[in-house]
Amino acid sequence: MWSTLRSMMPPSSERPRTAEENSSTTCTSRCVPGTTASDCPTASTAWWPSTTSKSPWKGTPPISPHVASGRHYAPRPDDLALHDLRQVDVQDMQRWTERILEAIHLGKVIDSQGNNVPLDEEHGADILGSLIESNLESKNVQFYGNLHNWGHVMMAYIHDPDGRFRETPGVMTDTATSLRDPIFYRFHRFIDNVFQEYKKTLPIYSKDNLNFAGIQVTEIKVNAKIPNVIHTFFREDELELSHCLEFGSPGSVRARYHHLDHESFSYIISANNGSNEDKQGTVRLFLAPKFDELGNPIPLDEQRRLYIEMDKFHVDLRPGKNTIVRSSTDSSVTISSTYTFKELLHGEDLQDDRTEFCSCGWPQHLLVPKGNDKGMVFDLFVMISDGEKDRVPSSSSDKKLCNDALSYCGVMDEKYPDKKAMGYPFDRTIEATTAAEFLTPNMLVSNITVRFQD
Ligand SMILES: [Cu+2]
Repeated sequence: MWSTLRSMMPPSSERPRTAEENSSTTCTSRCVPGTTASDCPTASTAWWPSTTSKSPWKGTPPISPHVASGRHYAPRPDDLALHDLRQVDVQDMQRWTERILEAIHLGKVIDSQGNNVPLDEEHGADILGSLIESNLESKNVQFYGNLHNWGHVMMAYIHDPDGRFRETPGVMTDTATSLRDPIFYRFHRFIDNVFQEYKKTLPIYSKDNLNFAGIQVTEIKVNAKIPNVIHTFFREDELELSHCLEFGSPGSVRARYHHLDHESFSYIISANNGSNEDKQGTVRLFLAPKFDELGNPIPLDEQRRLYIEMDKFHVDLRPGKNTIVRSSTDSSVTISSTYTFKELLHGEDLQDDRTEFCSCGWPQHLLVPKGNDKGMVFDLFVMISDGEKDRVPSSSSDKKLCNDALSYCGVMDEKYPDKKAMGYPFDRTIEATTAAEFLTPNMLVSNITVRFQD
């Protein structure tokens, strides 16, 4: 998707056009140090300018040089609203959003030949993903447009929409930098809301969809210096710039910076296999704030949208008691290493099965949200689902998975290696109002604390 994004910019000079004001609200999660999901209100699917109410956006300061030009990424001044670009209007964005929402509510999209394609339970999310991303699989680019990528571009050029000043774009232009602009989280909440609109059309998960007969999770603990308390802190680090820039010299070039980090820890999960045979399970770990900013417990159906995935892995469960120990450094949502130009040039330590599908995921140091200095209480959720039912048959068995960042990357040219939807079991509406009502024996929730120490 990101190569598409890059190829769509920059717009050159053309007449200025009108823009409408934007009303918006906000973000979530692991995102920016200091931001927690509970800090953030929600944005609706009506996020594109649809009213005349003025709700100005806060801007961002300039940061680091833009890779393509060597000039600084442009800042985004306060109070700017979206304007039409040369190639796409704000109204196009509204129209595409309306068409996508209409397709969701009708349960079908119209392909480029005019045929109906149902948004069924198995393929609906993929079809919508292709429409919104507007990749090669999109059923109808002409009609449903290119919502996600143009959203990035429109925000990146909010300060010079018609290109008359030949300004460099803002950080929203680039995968490596978009997260530096708080508007990224508002925008992606909007995109997520569109998918949630689709998920609302699906039946809620029944107990049968959730349970793993015979398997009971009896305990989950976090093993850190203080049990069930994870400490976070800012750390001074050095970034090896030859990961992304070629300086033409053999030595390394480093930049010093601060980033959030956390002590390493492990999860200890106790599970009972009540059957008399070995079973394969998929362990799913999630984390969400327990209380809102006023200290009230967050209702489960709201909290489910704040759960972030911490890890996902397979286990073999022997009959009787099992103790599963998993290190935070093995997480499937983080990436452990990237290559420098030099390593790539000399093919050092490269394996044939390492592709771009091995290179997505959070940096390990951003696995844990910052929490706060008093100690922020989180719900740590664990589920062991039936590994047999989760397995997707591989068409070419010699293809290795990159466990490194499996949760996001998937496997190249293969089906996503987990039959369950991304975010399962929190991707669909939860009607249960209490954890006790929602949980099946193969799940458990436990309180942990994340304490930030400066
Ligand atoms: Cu995006």
